[in-house]
Amino acid sequence: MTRTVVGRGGLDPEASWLAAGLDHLAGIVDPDLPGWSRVGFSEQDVAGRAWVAAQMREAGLETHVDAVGTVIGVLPGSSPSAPAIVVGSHSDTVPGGGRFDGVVGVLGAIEVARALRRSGTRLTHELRVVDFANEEGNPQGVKLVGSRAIAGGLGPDLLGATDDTGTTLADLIAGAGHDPAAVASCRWRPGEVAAYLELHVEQGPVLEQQGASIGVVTRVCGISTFVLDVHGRRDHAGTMPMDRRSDAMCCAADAVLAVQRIAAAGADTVGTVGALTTTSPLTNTISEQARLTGEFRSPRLDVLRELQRQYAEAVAQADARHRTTSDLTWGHTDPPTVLDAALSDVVAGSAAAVGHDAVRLYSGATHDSVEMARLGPAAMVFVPSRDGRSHCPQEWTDLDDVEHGVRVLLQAVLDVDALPAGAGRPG
Ligand code: HGY
Ligand code: MN
Ligand code: MN
Repeated sequence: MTRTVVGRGGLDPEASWLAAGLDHLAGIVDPDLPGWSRVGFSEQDVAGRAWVAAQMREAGLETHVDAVGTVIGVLPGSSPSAPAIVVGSHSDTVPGGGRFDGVVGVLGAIEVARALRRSGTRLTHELRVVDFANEEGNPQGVKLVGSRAIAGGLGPDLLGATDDTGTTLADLIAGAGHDPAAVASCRWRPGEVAAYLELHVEQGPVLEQQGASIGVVTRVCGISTFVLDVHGRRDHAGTMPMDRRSDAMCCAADAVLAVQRIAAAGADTVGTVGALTTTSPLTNTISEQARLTGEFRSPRLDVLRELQRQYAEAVAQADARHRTTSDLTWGHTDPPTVLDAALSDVVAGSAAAVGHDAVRLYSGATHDSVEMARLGPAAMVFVPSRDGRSHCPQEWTDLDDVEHGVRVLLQAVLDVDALPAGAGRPG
């Protein structure tokens, strides 16, 4: 059987449609936030997904929205019994985010379906095109909401997670018009997925530094989140001598810098503090209470565990220094995910077939591929991010690079579809 190669016989991604889609979604954002914000379950997110669903239907996909808001379009294959090839990403953003994170993968997945239909190419496998709900997370601290639901991991503990106002994640999902009580209906069965392929902007500097246009991801980092509550003693700021204070804010400040110190000491480790808040923001009263939220990331689980151990030790030392007491609460740890090596080799071959030498690299950002890898072999294609920047208004990827990524994604779908059953077929 001769290999179908993108670029021949009218099988080409339509860069103009990709450009128009990027522009259209860039117009569905929260005007009160900087950058391009379509925060999960906000009215902008709901509007953006409605537009995505309309594009999927216009591309001829049988499209539905699942109980937590994930948009799923299906292009039936010639073999009804064959498992699905799944392509997708997410269209929600962080507050103050950019125009490309997630969006490139959603538009690229739709364009794969459009190109197949335009050229009259029928796959053996069903093609499933997905815009996962709320990949970026929420004030309740839960990331990858839609893909976690599909993989069966969005349980009552996560749906019951609350933000500072006591609003649960289930409330947030229901507030966007979805039905979190029916989360079990979102679950896909193992065996349903032949392969999961995600196109995404790198969000880091590696491809640009190496002058590469395509990356194939080896693994996705693990993440441990935490909340630190520091308890001090309220006293008069003018009369209490410095060596007798229990100043929660000073202990928290040490705890913030300990995240940076511990993470910076490791290889491929990062750590970040999100919020630092106190209940007494007065300068004439010593802080009795401070709270900080943060996270550590590493591509290795043993290293992540060591970062947690070191941090607990640093907090205890800060407490001794400041005569405070602290409660360090670790959130869920998403372990590092090694992506499927056989499928990644197929994807690297697909990239070569359309003229790109793929660079192998790990992802410091997490992705829906982490959850989809629980259902079958998963692989990711990266395209360069200018200056390695993301999660900011300056996030940028050239349209040519987007088009190269979609070309590789399309070729990878064709190549996976053509794999003989059993012959090293991923999954
Ligand atoms: O947190 C992340 O890495 C992703 O952008 N949600
Ligand atoms: Mn993303
Ligand atoms: Mn992101």
